[in-house]
Amino acid sequence: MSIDIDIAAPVGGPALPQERRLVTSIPGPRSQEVLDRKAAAVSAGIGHTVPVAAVAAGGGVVVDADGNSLIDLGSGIAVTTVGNAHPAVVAAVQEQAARFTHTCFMISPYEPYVAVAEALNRLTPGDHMKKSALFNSGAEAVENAVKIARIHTKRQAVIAFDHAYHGRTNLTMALTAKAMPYKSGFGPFAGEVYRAPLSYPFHDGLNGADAAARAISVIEKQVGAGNVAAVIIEPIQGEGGFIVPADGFLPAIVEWCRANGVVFIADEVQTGFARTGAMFASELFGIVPDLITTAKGIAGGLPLAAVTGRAEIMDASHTGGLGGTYGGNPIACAAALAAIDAFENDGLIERANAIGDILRSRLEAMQAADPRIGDVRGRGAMSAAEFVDPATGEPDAALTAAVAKACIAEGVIVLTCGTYGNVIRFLPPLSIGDDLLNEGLDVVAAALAAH
Ligand code: PLZ
Repeated sequence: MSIDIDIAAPVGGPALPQERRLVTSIPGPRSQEVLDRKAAAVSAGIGHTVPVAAVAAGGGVVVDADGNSLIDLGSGIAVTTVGNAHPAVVAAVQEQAARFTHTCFMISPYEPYVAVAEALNRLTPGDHMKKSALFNSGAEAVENAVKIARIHTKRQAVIAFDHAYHGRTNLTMALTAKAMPYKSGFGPFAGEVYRAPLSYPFHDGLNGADAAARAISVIEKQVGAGNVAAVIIEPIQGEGGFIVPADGFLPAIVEWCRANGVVFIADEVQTGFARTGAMFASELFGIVPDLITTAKGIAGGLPLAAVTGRAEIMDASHTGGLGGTYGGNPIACAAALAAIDAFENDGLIERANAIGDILRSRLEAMQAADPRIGDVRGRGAMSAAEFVDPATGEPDAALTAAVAKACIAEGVIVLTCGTYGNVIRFLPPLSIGDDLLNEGLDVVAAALAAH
C-alpha cells in the first residue's frame, strides 16, 4: 500500500521554488490519508504538530503530499540548520552509502568518524587538548556526558536546572524539568539528579550574579559540593522557553564548578552549530565548558551526536566503557563533514546573525503594538516571543497555541515551547531567504492580530 506522489517538485534542496503556496486546506487529502494511516499504525504516544505529510524540503520551505509549500521556521527542531537536503550533504551521503554503510566503529574504525572528532575538538570553545565520542541522539550524548563526568570525578550527583530539557531516555527524563508531556507516568527516574533554580530574567528579575548565588546556595545546602560530579545546563534553554540567562550567570556557575572539582557540561544539542550566531552559544557568554554535548544541526538531518571535552576527562573511562552499535555511523559522519564544511566556509554564522536581526526587529515591532507579547528574546536564528495576559502577567498558553495553529493553517511552520507552553520559537534554516522569512513573520503578525 503506497500513495503515488505526483507533485511538481518532488526533489528537495535549495532548487525547490522558494514560495509559500497553498493549493488545498491544511491538511489536504493526500496528507490526510497518511495521517489516517499514522493514527492506525503508529503509537499514540508519538504526536505531531504540523498536520502534513512531507515529501520534499529545502531552502526555506517544506512541500507536502498535496503540493502545498510551507515556509519553514522550525528546521525540524533546529536540525536542518544548513538547509534541508543541502546538496553537499546529499552528495556526501550518497557517496558514503555506496562505499559502506556500517562496520561498527568499535569493530573496525573508519576515517570519517575520526575526522568528525577532530573537527569537533577544533571547533568547540577552548584551546585545551580535547577528545570526542560519537553517538546517535542528543539524549544519548547527554547520558554519556554524565557517565564520563561520574567516572572522572568518582562522584555521583548531577545538577540540572529549572525548565531544563535534556531528552526522553530514563536518565535524561530525570534531568528534564517538565512533567507533561515528558515525564508523567514514566517513572521511576534515575537517582542522584538534583534541580537548581535558573536565571530567567523576565520572570525572576535577578541579575546574573544573584541568580548564580541562589543556585549555588541550593546546590551546596541540598547536595554538597563534594558529592557533585557534574552541572549540566543549556546555555540558552530550548524546549524550556528559549530562556537566555542574565549576564554573568553562566560564568559564575562555571567558576564554582572549577573551584569545586565539578565537571561543567554545556548541553548545546539545540544551540550548537551557528544557530545562535556563534558556532556554539557558550562563546556568547564567554564560557569554556569542560564537556559539550552536540547533535541536531551537526549532520544536516542525519542522526549523529557527540560529547566533546577536556582530553583527561574524556579519557577517564576504561576502554570499552563507552560506545554503541551505531554511534558515529559512517553515513552520518560523512553528512556531518559536509555540514561542518558549510558552517565554516559558507558564511552561516553571519547568516544566523542577519536572520537574528530580522527576527528581533520584527518581533519587537509586534511587541510594541501588542502588550500580550511580554518578552522577546534569543540570539541569532534562535529567537522567541513569550505570550502573557497583559493584566496579570500570567502565561497565555491558549493564545500561543491558537496563533501557532493559525500560522500552520496559513502555510507557515512555527513551533511552540516553554514550561508554560506560552512561547513561540523561531528556528529557521539558515538557507531561508529574507523575503520568505519576512513573509512568514507577516503571517505570524496577522495571526496574532486576528486572535
Ligand atoms: N538536549 C538541549 O533540545 C532535543 C526534543 C523534541 P534528542 N530537543 C527536541 C522532543 O519533543 O522530543 C534535545 C535538546 C537538548 C537534548 C535533547 C535531546 O535530543 O536527539 O531528541 O535525543
